[in-house]
Amino acid sequence: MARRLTDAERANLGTTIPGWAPALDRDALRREFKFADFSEAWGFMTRVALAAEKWDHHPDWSNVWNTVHIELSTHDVGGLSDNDVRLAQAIDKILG
Ligand code: H2B
Repeated sequence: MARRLTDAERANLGTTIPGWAPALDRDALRREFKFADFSEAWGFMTRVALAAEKWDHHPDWSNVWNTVHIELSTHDVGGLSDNDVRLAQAIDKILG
């Protein structure tokens, strides 16, 4: 079961996952990714989807050609959890 992030964990997010920023309108983390073209973007999404399925934790995302917007939040707890941090770290690793 997902565990909501503590205040201390939230304060550390800038260090743990520096590329991610708080969403403006809800308790979520957001990041935008730009690729050379649609093929690169879709390849990235495929790899993220496999990680998401493995951990049963899924991104809220959209794609416009070479751009992927991702928001991470845990629906089961109504906000940020340890699962979001783990998925963000996995996504950063996929990027290389
Ligand atoms: N993804 C996200 N982002 N949040 C969840 O709470 C969540 C999920 N829950 N993927 C999972 C699926 C849950 O609904 C299933 C039944 O395990």
